[in-house]
Amino acid sequence: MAFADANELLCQIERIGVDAERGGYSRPVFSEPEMELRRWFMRHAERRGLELETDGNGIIWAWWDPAGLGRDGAIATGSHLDSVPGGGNFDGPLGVASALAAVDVLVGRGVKPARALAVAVFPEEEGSRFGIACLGSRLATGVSDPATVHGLTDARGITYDEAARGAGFDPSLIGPDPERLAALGAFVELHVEQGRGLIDLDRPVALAGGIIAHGRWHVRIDGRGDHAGATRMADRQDPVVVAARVIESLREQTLAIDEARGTVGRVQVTPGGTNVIASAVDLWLDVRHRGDAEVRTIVAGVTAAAVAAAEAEGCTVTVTEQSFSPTVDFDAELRDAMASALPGAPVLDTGAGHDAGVLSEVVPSGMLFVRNPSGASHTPAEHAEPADVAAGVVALADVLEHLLTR
Ligand code: HGY
Ligand code: MN
Ligand code: MN
Ligand code: MN
Repeated sequence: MAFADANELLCQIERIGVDAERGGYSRPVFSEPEMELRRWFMRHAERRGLELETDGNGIIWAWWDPAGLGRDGAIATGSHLDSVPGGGNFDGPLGVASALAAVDVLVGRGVKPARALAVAVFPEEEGSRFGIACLGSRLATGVSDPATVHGLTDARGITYDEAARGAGFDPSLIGPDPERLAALGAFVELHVEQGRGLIDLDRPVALAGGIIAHGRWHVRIDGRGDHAGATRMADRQDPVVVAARVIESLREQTLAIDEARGTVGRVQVTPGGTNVIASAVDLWLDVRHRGDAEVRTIVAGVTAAAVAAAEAEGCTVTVTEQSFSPTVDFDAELRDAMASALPGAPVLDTGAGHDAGVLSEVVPSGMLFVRNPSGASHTPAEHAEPADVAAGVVALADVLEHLLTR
C-alpha cells in the first residue's frame, strides 16, 4: 500500500456533497453525500486491512490490530464526515483522512503496536440535521437519551428514525455503549483549526488545551398571521418584531461578557411571504464561553428580553435548550504524553465543539489542530495547505506511535 497522503484522500471527496446554491459542501447525516463519504472511508479502511464495524449509533469503527491484541486499552482516532450547510471540505474529513494516512505512516515505519488502534467516524457532529451537536458521541456516552432522539425532525419534518432507517441503520439500537468506550485507552482527534491561533503563532500544528462551553437554544415565537397591507400597525402581533429584539438582545448580552460568543445563524419565518405578516418565527441561539455560568447568564438575559418583547407585541415565546456541552479541559496526562511526542507544540483552546470534547467525559481524550490560513470555518473558505496537512499526519502518527507502543 503506497502512502496515500491525506491531501490525496481529501481530493477524492472534493466532488461529494457540493452545494451549488450555497457554495461549499452540504453533507447532512444519513444523506446521500454523507453515505457516499462513509463508503469512501470504508473502501480505504478495507484497502488497509482494517476490520470494519458500524455500531448502533451509526459510528463506524475501523480496527488496526495486526497482532490480534483485542480491544482492551485500544487507542482511537478519527473525526466526522457530516458538514454544516455550505461548509468546507476540511472540518471533519481532515481528521478522518489524516487518521487513514497516519495508519499508512505507522505501517511504513514498521511500528509493532502493543495495543489496537481504531479509526472512528462519528455521525451528526455538526448537529445540522437534527439540532444536537455531536449526537453520535452523545448517544454513545449516554449524554443524550435515545428516547429524546427518535422523534427529532429535520427541516423537512423527517424524523431521526426515518432518516436512519432510510440510510440502512436500525434506530432501535441507538443508546449508551459503555463497554466499548470503557475499553478505550485514549481518543485523539485531529481537526482543522477553526480560528487564527496557528496563523498568529506561525506554526503548522497545535495541541488542544480545552473547549469552551457551548449550548444551543430553540426560540419559538407565535403571533398572528395577517395581510401586510390591510392590517393597521396598532392591530399587529408580529413575531418577526420580537425575533429582531431577541437577536439584538443576544448581541448586547454577549458583548457584556468578555470573550463570550453569541450567534443566531438560522431564522425560519412562517409562512415566509413578502406581503404576509408572519404567524410564527423559529430561531436558534448558539452561545459559548469558557465558563458554563456565563453561557447561562447570557441565555437568561436574552430570555427575559424575549418575554418582554413578546408581551409588548401580543405574541408568545418559548426558549428551549437543545444541547449544552460544558467547558472541557482535556486530560492533562494524555496531553503531556502527546506533547512528549511533539516537543514544543503550542497548546490552543478552541471555540468549536468536537466529539473529542463529548468523549472526554468517559475516555481520556485529546486533539491536534492543523493551521487554517483562512482563519475561517463553516464556510467554503476553510482551508489547510498541503504542507500543513502533511505535517498534521506526521504529528498524528508520532502521537499514535507513542501511545500504541508506550
Ligand atoms: O459547532 C461547532 O462548534 C462544531 O463545529 N460542531
Ligand atoms: Mn468539526
Ligand atoms: Mn464544524
Ligand atoms: Mn468536531
